[in-house]
Amino acid sequence: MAERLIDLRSDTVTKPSPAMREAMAKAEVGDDVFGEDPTVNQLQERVAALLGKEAALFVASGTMGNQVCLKVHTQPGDEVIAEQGSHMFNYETGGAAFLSSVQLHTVPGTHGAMTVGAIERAVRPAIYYMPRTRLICLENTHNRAGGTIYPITLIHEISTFAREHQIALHLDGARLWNASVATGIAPRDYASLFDSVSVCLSKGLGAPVGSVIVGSKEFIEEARHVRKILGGGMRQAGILAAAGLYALEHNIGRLREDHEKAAYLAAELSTIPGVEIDRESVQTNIIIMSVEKTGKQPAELLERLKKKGVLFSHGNFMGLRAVTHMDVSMEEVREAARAARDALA
Ligand code: TLP
Repeated sequence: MAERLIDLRSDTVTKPSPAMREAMAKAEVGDDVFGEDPTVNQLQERVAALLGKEAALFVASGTMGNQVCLKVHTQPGDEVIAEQGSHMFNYETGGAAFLSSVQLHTVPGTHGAMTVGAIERAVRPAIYYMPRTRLICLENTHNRAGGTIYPITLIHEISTFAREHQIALHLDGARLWNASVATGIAPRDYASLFDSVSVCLSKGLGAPVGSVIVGSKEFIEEARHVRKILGGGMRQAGILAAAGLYALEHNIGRLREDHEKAAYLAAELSTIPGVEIDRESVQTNIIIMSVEKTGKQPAELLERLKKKGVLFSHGNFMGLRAVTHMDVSMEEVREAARAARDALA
């Protein structure tokens, strides 16, 4: 067994750096349920400005961000259009049904992106015995499709369509920062096309906890109410918000390095017999690989990788996933590629 595991399971595994911890220790705090935590307020103002929206709300996680937005946008019995491989549909523990009593109408996309035509076909006609299509959710970058970027032209079309049909549009922007760094399109230019956006601080940006949702002032007021219902009203949360502010200040631009590491690793992995990677899908920091042709089960391959000192995670069906991040250096990525060749071949 290798001494130190090179952990590529997710970009969520990063640990706060000494400088980030120092910022957390020094944070001014207050009771955020009374709206009196200055650092939380500062983080919310900062993210609202970055995303060009009226208001923002600090929440515990990306899941909470999406679910709070879903609840505010919908009424029980409504229908929500989401891509088939989306995080909301696959990895949020049925939260849409559990918390909002809505049904998800899934639409398959290409590299995680639904076309406006496909969405249009999923919208219900206004007949009394049909559910009401109230919300469309997009995911950028798209996790399960391999960290793929939603083409901005498509988002423009969907946004125009949604507005014309008075359907709200939400963005799961857990990794919007990665899309922005890769394309050069500012986060606010993406956000302007949506009614609500959820962004994460605890993925590639390296903060230990937290996401932020943005929208109109009225939307965020309602979201604050829903967050409290879910038990998400935190007190001296400024300690966490300080990590988020530090992450926004220092860790966005460097995501480019994670993308370079992923491109290198994908190129190496795709030369291993039996490992198949859609190289077009490797656009940011996530690599999804099919290992079906190795003739081995993903669980067995994960064990073999671990013995060589490398951690990957389950990807989509019969696949594995590797995610690059700030706590794994280029040298370690090279090492991981060598170990994967031994373990997977
Ligand atoms: N994704 C996690 C796992 O849940 C799969 C990961 O390791 O990638 N939206 C997207 C697009 C996400 O990828 C995730 C987390 C979330 C939302 C939820 O964020 P958290 O984990 O903070 O609730």
